[in-house]
Amino acid sequence: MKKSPAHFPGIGTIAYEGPTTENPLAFRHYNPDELFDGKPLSEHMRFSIAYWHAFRGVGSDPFGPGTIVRPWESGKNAISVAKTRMEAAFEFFQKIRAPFWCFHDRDIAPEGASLAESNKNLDQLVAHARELQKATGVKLLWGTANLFGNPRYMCGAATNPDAHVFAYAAAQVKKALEVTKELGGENYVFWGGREGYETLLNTNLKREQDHLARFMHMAVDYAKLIGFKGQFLIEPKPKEPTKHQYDFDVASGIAFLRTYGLDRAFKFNIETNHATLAGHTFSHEIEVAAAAGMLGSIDANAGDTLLGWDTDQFNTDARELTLAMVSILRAGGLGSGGFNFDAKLRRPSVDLDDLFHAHIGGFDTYALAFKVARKILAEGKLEKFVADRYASYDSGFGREIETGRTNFRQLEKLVLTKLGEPKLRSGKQEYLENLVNRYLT
Ligand code: XLS
Ligand code: NI
Ligand code: NI
Repeated sequence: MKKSPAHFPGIGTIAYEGPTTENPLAFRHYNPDELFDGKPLSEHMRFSIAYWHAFRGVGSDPFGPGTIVRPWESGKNAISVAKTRMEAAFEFFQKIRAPFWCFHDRDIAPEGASLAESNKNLDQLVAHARELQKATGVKLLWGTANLFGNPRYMCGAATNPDAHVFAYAAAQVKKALEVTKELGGENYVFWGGREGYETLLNTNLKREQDHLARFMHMAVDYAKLIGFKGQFLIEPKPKEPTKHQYDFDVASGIAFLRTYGLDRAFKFNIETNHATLAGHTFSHEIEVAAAAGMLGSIDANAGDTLLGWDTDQFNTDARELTLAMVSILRAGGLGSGGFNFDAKLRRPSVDLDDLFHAHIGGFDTYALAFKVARKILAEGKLEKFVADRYASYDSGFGREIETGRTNFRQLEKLVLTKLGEPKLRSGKQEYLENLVNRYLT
């Protein structure tokens, strides 16, 4: 491969310089080589860059066009621009020290006039990605298909009322699975795109959900057929772009998967901003997935408490992430998942180095959260408090309740003859909030 010029001139590989550094282009908390339990931090975190935001996002919004102009975007031939863009991306992955990346099929290669042409374009860019992955050691965390951008998907893909659109989406996902496998992708993500509805006046909800399940089954079957061993993930989101998305949150996702016999084939990719849009905390979604043994991966970003849409900001809230990391570590980590920075620059952040500042902040806050969460768990004060709170279920009639060895009659007798009125026991919320703050300061 020919050596490309530096697309980020003047910016080298980001170094770890520790919490006291004054250098804004250095890590203060993320030291990828630092060992924890004998494993480097980079392997604990498995940070990933989202191609669509970092390399396709231009800062456009409904009120105006893009503001972010990258030098590598000029050129008439869409394929060669896509190749140069990808070279810039891999230079960035290396300089920011991200071991993984993620993409949608249409992020990396232009859509053609027909499916055949789109597939041909994709093949060329996948070949290029393969070489770049080999040359840099950067790996694919997950692949996915864009089933929401093209007008054909305006009423959904798998949930489209037109079977023709379903068929097209099936063909697109078939190809996306093949290329994800070819690039060694460790997971494959289904974010609901436009799988939802705008109005029930024109919608057969039951049929649409049945169709979505058929689609997922076909994907699982095809993965088996081609020997794709990656983990399937559903990424819930309650709304946007449609008013009501079917994969609303983790709990409704679990119900969907169990209803249609898909629960063994899927886990969840939880996005912070989607959790808050659903009226939950990030930690809540993690705990719901973990409780079902279905915690898969994280789309790392943040919303804005004052705005009701997916602002996809970089997360620098150490408190929120520390509590999330406590839940993730307690659940045993993310396995083949990772932390994918599904986050974009604000519209006025037009400089090349803004992309570095954004990811440095995201990596650092997560690394800090990881370390503080480990300390919280190691000291065990929080864990002990919660364990003690449920201790009455560890023995006696509490144990019998948990193991299904008692019933209403026996419990009534116990209360009437022995237990009487329960004593009020404080939940100690304020004490616990202060305890958590002590770790953060
Ligand atoms: C959009 C989603 C999307 C998925 C991938 O809100 O977060 O970016 O992560 O399709
Ligand atoms: Ni996402
Ligand atoms: Ni999102």
